[in-house]
Amino acid sequence: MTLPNEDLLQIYEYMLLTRAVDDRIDLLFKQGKIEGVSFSSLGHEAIAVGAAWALGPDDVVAPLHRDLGAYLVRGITPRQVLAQFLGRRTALSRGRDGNTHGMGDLNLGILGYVSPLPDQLPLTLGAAMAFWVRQEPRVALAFFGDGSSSEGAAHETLNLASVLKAPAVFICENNQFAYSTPTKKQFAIENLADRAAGYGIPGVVVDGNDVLAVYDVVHKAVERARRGEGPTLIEAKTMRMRGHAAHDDAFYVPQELLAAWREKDPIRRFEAALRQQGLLSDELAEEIASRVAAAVDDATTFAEKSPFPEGREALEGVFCDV
Ligand SMILES: Cc1ncc(C[n+]2csc(CCOP(=O)(O)OP(=O)(O)O)c2C)c(N)n1
Ligand SMILES: [Mg+2]
Repeated sequence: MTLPNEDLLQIYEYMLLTRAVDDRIDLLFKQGKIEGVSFSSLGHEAIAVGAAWALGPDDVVAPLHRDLGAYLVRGITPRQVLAQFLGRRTALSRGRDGNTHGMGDLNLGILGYVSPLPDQLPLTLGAAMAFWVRQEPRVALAFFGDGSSSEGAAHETLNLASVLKAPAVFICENNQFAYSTPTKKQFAIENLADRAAGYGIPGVVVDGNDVLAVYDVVHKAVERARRGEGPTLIEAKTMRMRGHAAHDDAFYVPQELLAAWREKDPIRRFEAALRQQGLLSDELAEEIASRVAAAVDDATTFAEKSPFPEGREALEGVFCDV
């Protein structure tokens, strides 16, 4: 599937924006301005942006903690993201959380991420089956990690989705680690996608650092789901390029492994391809980079100037009032 040049440049800009917002989050954490934990999506830009690009406007997505790119592609603004991480009232969770938990917006087709992993998988299956019941040609896509793949809910959801021929796509982001646990201590198979055979659905392995390859396999899986042919399990292989969260220096990750993956950086690779095709000149690269930098600066100012919620607001919008 060939994308128009305009799309390629927009994908590039979203990947850069994802990284710039992510770097700013890391900086704000180190400045002591972010409470609790902050997860980084460094290295996951191709998966999140490429997959989100393959969705139609009425489809829904359930991103996880490393899928900042998917939130941005679907229309969440850098202002909303930084307000969220700084716990401000202008954020989507109205200051109730300091990271991507609760950063959903159903108007944009984004299911908010729930903390127990991988419970967004059954929720995504629920959304897909709602589309099926209403005979709407819509698809639900969920992300989950290699660690999350070991939980019972992942297996149960994939099996049930297969039996129901749900209009759903499941992307497992195999980034080699679940916190400090390397994949070889989690499972004894080479490819998590091979598990698809046990559910009776297609399983596809994709290079998670190649944005167009990700787009391509997700696009095919989305269209298959939309035709009523059922779900696909995609395993996108990548590397978590920072610690589990900003407080974790990942001393347990071998430096050579990180260095090898740094060579496969998804943004640098895509940029090189765009330059080779003559789509990206130095001037255009500069223009895009300054637009991205301005958006992140503007978002930081907006978030830092936004008020914190009042204590009593913690009681609003919950199931039980006191
Ligand atoms: C059921 C459950 N156990 C533990 C956690 C805490 N936790 C949050 S992220 C994470 C690591 C998950 O690893 P993986 O699924 O591979 O995703 P990654 O962080 O590598 O992207 C853990 C243990 C949780 N959120 N839910
Ligand atoms: Mg992982």
